[in-house]
Amino acid sequence: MQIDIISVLPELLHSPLEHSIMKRAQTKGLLTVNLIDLREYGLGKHRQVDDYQFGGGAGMVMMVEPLAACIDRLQESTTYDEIIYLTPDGKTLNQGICNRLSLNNNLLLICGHYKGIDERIREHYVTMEISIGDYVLSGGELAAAVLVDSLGRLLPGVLNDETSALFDSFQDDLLAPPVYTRPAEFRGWKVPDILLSGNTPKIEDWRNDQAMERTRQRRPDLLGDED
Ligand code: 6GU
Repeated sequence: MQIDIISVLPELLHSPLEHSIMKRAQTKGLLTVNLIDLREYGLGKHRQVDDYQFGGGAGMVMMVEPLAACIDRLQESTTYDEIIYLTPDGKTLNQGICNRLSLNNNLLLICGHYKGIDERIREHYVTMEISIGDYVLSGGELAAAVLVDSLGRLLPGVLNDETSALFDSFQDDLLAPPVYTRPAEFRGWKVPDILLSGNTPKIEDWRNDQAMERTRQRRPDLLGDED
């Protein structure tokens, strides 16, 4: 999968992409992330990328020309499956969207700043708008990092234990069961006997029960109940 990301602050994306699973995905050649600095398409000698909004009001808006020039250039060499604008008024990201998006070959992400991007880019280029939750970030970069991470770990071959993504919280609209590791007892706090029993089918039943109970208590909305 190739993910291209347009940003005015591409440095913000360096660190999250350089570690652990994201690093492995890229080293293995399963994920390629290209950071594009929108400033390179800015207007004039100051490489301007934002301007005051028509109609008045506080806050700058990212201009249509630099974004259009940047996207046009990228589309000369890449056909995108989706052009995604990260914005708090987009559709809230969930595991189902991540699963579907992870099947694509080429994605273009646009990170907004200030008051957002000129609406004409959304009308004429953007095919999908995603938010990562009901709160406001100062820019789309951290949201883009969240999206890249959530997709990268789903690509076949990225995780060590191929089955482990199958048991994530949300993968069946259930939260994950509790997990334990050594020691079996710490300060008198014991690991549930069942997990030490070696009885694999019973352990599987216990985990399913725990996942269900945890979901009922913490996220009944996932079960389609009201509370
Ligand atoms: Cl995608 N962008 C910004 N700026 N804030 C957000 C968001 C995105 N998702 C939640 N809050």
